Amino acid sequence: MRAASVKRKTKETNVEVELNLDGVGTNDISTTIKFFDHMLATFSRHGFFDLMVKAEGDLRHHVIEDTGIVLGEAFKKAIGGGKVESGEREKTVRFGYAIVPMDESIARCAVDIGSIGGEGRSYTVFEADFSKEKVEDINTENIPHFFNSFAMHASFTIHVYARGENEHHKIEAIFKALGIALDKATRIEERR
Ligand SMILES: [Mn+2]
Repeated sequence: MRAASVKRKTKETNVEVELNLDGVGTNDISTTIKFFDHMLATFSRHGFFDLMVKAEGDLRHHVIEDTGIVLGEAFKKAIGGGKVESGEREKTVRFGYAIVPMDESIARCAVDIGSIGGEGRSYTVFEADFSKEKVEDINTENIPHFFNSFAMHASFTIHVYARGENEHHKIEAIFKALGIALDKATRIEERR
């Protein structure tokens, strides 16, 4: 099964992630940060990943960063968990992209999850200007930070380009686009 469970405990945070790439989008998210819970749930739903995230820590910045690390490790492990005998790992699509509007906002996301069995290419490009320092209970500067720690630990290349007026819409469109792009990239291509 292409699934993984990863736990990470440090002096700053305690994070637990369970991920199933071949899920239906059910989720159980609890990070102590409401807006972040909302974003991870929307990511799971639109990516059709079954996702459980339990995270807590001293500071919100640490919880978001470390959740990115553990989620990245879970993706890396789950993709590597494809059946070797059926060639499932090698048949992974690899590239995925999505353009998602949300009212006045629009987000584009493109991913390269790497040649399976290879080292992957960790890289993040995040181009979105936030005019507000805060959205709900999250600092907007933590959003690109999350994408960076996720990409680094999953060994993914992730490009994000977004614009809009409403920060909530803009960030939500970004997480939906990431879910859809990763859903495409992690599919099995039988022609391969
Ligand atoms: Mn919303």
